[in-house]
Amino acid sequence: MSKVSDAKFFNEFIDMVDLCCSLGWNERNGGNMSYRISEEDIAQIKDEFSYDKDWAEIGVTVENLANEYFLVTGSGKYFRYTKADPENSVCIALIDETGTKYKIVWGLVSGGRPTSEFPTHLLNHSVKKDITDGKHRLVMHVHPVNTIALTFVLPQNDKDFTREIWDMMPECAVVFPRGIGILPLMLTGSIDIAKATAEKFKTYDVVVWSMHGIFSSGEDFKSVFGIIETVEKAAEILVKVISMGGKKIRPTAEQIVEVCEEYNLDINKSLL
Ligand code: 2HA
Ligand code: ZN
Repeated sequence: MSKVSDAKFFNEFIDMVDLCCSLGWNERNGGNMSYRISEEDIAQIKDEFSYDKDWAEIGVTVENLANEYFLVTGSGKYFRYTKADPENSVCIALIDETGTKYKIVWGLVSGGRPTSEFPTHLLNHSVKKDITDGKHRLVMHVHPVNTIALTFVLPQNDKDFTREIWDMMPECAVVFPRGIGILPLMLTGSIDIAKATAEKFKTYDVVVWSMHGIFSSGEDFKSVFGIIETVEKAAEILVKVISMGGKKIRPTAEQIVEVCEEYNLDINKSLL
């Protein structure tokens, strides 16, 4: 048995929240993060859990997440203060056996509830758990400046948006060969945005919410962070290119495919 605060996944989660904040991706209470905890980790820490709290409705049904535990940031909590006060900033929530309710079993000691985007996080975990045979465990939502800025000027479709980003560095297609999904501005925390994002997650590991931010999923902290920082760096290059008058040259589709073939990656050719 060990304490929640000593668990490796917990410390990686808190450090990631802190890093995202220091990069300017999570102003005030902007952004949120959730991690599906493994059975082995739960076995180590569950002596600290309390099951006294009431069940609450999730708002969506996630049958394949029944009885799973999630570490998740709290609604209205600031990323900036999470590392200093994790027990008041994040919680561990258990999903009930029907996949329709959750219960806080650890954390948010002064009250509160999981992020307003919890339905979106859970629906996306549900999709990715199925597709990746349980490999994906982390879902992260951030508000990076350059990516958001581009959503005001780039075409609002997956193909054009992805290609504009892929064009910026050969690494982009290698890091997210399935591409990027883009959604229009939708009501934050709504069931509609949860469903629309989950639909995109059937194809993509990264979805851009127009005029809002990025949602991404992956196996662990470094892979999700790696995708988001690559999208945001490419976005920063593109903002500079547009500011200098726009592209004069661009890679060909063949050049983008060639890099992926070099690394045996299954690039989404429908976006080229
Ligand atoms: O305030 O980022 O999308 C948290 C959010 C909502
Ligand atoms: Zn947001």
